Amino acid sequence: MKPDKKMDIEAILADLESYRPKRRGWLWRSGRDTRRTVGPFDYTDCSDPLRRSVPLPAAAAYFAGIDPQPNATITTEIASGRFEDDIRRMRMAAWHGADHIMVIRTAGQSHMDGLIEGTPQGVGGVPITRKQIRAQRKALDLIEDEVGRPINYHSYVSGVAGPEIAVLFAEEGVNGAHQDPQYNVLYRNVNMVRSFVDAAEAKRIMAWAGIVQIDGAHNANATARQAWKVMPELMVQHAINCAFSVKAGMPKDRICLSTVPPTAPPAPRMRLDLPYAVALRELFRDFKMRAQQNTKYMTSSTREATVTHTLDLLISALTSADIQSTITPDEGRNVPWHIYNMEGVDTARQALCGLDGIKELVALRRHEPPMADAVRELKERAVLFMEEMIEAGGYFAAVERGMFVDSGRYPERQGDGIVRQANGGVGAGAVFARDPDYLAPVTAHFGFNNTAAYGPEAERNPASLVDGCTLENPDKIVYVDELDPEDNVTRRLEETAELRDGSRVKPEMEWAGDGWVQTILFLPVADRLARAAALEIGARMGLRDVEVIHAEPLHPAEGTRVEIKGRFDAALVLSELSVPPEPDLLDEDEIRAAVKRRPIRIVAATVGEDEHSVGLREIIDIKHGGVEGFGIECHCLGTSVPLEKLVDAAVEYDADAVLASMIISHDDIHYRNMRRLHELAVEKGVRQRLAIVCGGSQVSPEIAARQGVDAGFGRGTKGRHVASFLVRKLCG
Ligand code: Z98
Repeated sequence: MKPDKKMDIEAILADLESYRPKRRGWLWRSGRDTRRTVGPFDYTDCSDPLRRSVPLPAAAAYFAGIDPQPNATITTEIASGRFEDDIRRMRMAAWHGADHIMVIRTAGQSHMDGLIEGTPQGVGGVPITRKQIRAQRKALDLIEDEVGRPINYHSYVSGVAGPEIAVLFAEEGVNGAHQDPQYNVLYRNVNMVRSFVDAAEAKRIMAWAGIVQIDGAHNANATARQAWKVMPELMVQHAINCAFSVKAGMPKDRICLSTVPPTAPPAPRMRLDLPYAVALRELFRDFKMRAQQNTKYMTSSTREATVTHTLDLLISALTSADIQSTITPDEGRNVPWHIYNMEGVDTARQALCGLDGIKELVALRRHEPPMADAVRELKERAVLFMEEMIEAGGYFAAVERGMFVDSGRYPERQGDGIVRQANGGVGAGAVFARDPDYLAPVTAHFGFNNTAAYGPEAERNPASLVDGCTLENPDKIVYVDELDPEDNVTRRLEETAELRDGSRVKPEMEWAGDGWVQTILFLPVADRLARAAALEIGARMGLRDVEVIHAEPLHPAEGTRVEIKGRFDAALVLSELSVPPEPDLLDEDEIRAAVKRRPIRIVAATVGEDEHSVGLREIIDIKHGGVEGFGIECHCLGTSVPLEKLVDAAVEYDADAVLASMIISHDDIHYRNMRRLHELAVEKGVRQRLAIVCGGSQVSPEIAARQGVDAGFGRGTKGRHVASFLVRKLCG
């Protein structure tokens, strides 16, 4: 792929039948925890840099474009409903530093009792199909080469088709998956026995394929009415899944605890969440931590979500996170847009870079109150919970009693826990003991398998009986492309072809050509009126399907902030756009070095009757990035300076250039002043040695040049533009 070329979606979809993933298994970032120098700084908690990336916004202007990469793998969830559009988002996310891409399945897919084929459009996620996975893995194989870092691809192994999905993932090079039988039991009402039997099989397959597992404890946190009260239970849930996974054959370093801080501001969260994070990491020392923001507290304010996320990142940095997942800050208003994935990833990257080395600077007061007491208490409550569960007869009996997701702080109880019956739920009675001659000639199979009867080779490798199963021999995979002649990717791509051939552009937030735009308004009325007004304004702006996505009072009477979304329907023809040429700017250090070699002196003023000095100040003052900051000597004569006086001052100071600022433009006075300035310099015999630079908000560079001056600068000009020009002209 070429960085300046769009990904060719059609090429990715071509010949998928014969595509094989490059690799199996999860990969952590390389070069973690190495002391390294990046640009002008030393880092201790960073991993290898990317080959290609979009650095943080301030990097280009102030930090020589550096893009240090934290130790933690960074996750982003991308599942807008159209997998073909998500591929482009994955590429952008990888350039922003994401190396763990999660694909959320269509809500409730846990309930599907088989795999689905073809690539129908999803709602609130994407249906996970082989074609979709293969296309996305193929794209990620290209993207990881482009950015120079492995990208882990991730989805969910849950529901009654869990083991089949695990096989699918192992076959297609999926690298990470959520798997936790408790999720099935508690949230999807899948039968308990069935869930644990399926989980054993699925975990064995995941272990074979090197897939990293994330558990489901965070769901209790998002479900319980007062999430900070379920902390002891969360530890028990982690323990159950960890122990079960190890018994099913998973190595500990592939088992990740899904931990989310239980509170958020305005709660005094560090008091509660930091001891919890410490206790958890101590209890589960050998396992990996996947940290994620708690979705429970997300409202439609992206600002609020971002602050909570940043505080989460502080907890991660003070304790540890092997995987730092990011929920898009738009989770609370359900707009799963490209831009918010980048914001989530950038928040993680920015905060973790900023927190680099924090553990060398501050230490947790682990063994002093209140931390020591809080950690001890949490562990004790968790152990007591576990003991009560065992006394009750084990996990199944405890769930029957409603011990889980009760919003009381254990051992207190609210009686609002989730109750499931061991003989109830989806798939109840669907587990059968294996017959004595049971034989499954497949790889990575859990439990009894009567292969010994077929000799030692079959016992060691049951799949040898059939010349390898699909895990060793992908040619045996039956690839089904599309089943639905209408609801499929080919049809969808036909509709947006003109947006991919480089001839037209339309705004987009999640799908090619969706036309969504977002507008932020302040309306000086209260909430309900403000919402109604915002909808009307959106409609009058020509937007379709206008909806309020966020409203926040700034004062009960003085006004409301409202964010709306709406569709802009036109596609613009790119060749009809007038694109001004890009200013050719010199590097800031280059300018400084040139001025040092060949000093530059200027005189400046606003001329004629012009009293507007702000623009000129911006161009000159060091504080605003003005030319002074590059070492240029400036003599500012003030405002309303007669043109002749300006030229005389230039002679007096032996200046190299004059800077004339002209805001007033009625009757083209600014252009007439430029011409006069040029003529005066000619008359006084100094035009040859004096550069004349004129600027103002109404100045057009082309028209200015026609007046005889050397350069004209219009709206948006910064000191660096003027300094670049002066250096080129005078130091060349
Ligand atoms: C996350 N944003 O964890 P169905 N299994 C587990 C889960 O946590 C989930 C599923 C399955 C969250 C994502 N988690 C939410 C343990 C979902 C999903 O098909 O939706 O039931 O499975 O990153």
